[in-house]
Amino acid sequence: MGRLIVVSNRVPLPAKDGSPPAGGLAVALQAALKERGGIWMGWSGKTSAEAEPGPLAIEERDAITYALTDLTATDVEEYYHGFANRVLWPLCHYRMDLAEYGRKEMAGYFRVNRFFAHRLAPLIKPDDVIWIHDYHLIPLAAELRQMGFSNRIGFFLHIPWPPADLVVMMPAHQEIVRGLAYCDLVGFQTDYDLQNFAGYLRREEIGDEVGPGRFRSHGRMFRAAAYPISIETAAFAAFAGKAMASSMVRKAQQSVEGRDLIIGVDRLDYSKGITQRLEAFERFVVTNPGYQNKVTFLQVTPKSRSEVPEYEQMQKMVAEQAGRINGAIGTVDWVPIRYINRSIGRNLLAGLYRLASVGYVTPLRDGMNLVAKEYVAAQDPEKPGVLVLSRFAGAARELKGALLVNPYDTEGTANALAKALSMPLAERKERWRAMMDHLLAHDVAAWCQGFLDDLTAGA
Ligand code: GDG
Repeated sequence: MGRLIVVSNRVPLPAKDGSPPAGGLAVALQAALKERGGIWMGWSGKTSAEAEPGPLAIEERDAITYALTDLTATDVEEYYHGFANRVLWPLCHYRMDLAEYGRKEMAGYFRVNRFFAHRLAPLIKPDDVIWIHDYHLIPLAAELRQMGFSNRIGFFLHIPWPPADLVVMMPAHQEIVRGLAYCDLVGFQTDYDLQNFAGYLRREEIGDEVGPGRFRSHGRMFRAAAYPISIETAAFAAFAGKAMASSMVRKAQQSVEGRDLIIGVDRLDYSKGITQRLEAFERFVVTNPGYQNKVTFLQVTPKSRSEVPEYEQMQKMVAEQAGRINGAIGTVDWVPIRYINRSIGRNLLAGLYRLASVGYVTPLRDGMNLVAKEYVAAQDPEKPGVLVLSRFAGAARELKGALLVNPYDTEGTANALAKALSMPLAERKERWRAMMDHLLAHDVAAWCQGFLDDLTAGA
């Protein structure tokens, strides 16, 4: 295989200690690229006043060459905040009510994808393999083809692909889907997403499945399949074991004073179901008074996309809700919910997962959800905790040892918390072992290898 060029909207440089920032794509791709090396191209996160920016900023870290471009403020507004995060993100998370479609934003989205293609072009050598990531860059492959590049091009969607009924509500859906047909391989998180995609092509009569995983659309043949993304399972397990010795983790352990810890970790996002989760926790305590003063629910929620109004509102709403519940059910010596609204270090995070009796992961819709997988990997094999997982997370297709819940069902979720906290050790071990074995066999390296093998097969 030639060199690997990964392209994603943001290119997060690792922190000084090598740890990636909060966000699933960054965590997974850094793990995948550091193994094999390659180029990672994308937006620096900075805005520039120049419409014609200078050369790409190049940074070499370990085996990865980061190639960064700035964007103008208008580009960021229209392409990133506008179309990507206010049309595609809500739509793909089944929240058409939050989608704000505008022609200007859509034009900006296609314009910035063309700009990415022009910025990337000078880096591309004939046998390079190009791997494009996520919903920001769906039209990029078509732009590259238009410029004459015939390299293998793969695309991976990190978020869900919704059913046809939802996709067609987006005015530009045909132009968007056209972009995917210019790839050699399109990867989705789960078989459901793949089925939805195939169903959309059939329903709109713009393509069909000509053989298993082989599609024809817009006069092109391409493949599509499910590649559930994962984590560095063995390394994360070892990391979590060591984290227990850290003073921060010890302090956290002392501060829960022998209570059972329930942990939730999510970027602040409406797709993560944080308000429903808090409500179900309250219901659990109210309907199971024996657990009063016996549990602590820690919700870690780094801010994200604060420039988008829905996110800003949510930040206030969640903080108020946590305060209200603590006021209603807390006592002088017990704060039931601890809410941290910023990112914590990866070491502390791993230790907290291991300390927690319950991993409480209840998104309303999620492409995969790496937190669920990290929670499982971090457990002590001798006394593992229980994963309470939304059936609407992609991870629910794999983690069958979890207690699956419908996050819209407050009562059901509250009952699952009670069941998790009272589960006998033998059952906890059995459930955990099955999930851990699966994650050891299906880690992020296997995900990456599986996708790239398929992309380069027959090249
Ligand atoms: C998208 C899709 C898909 C979170 N808080 C902190 C922190 N994190 C880390 C977690 C985890 C990552 O961020 C979050 O990943 P998720 O997968 O849970 O969610 P998204 O960010 O929405 O990711 C998702 C993913 O892409 C990959 O394809 O699974 O469905 O939405 O790794 O640990 N890390 C640190 N401090 C925090 O406070 N250090």
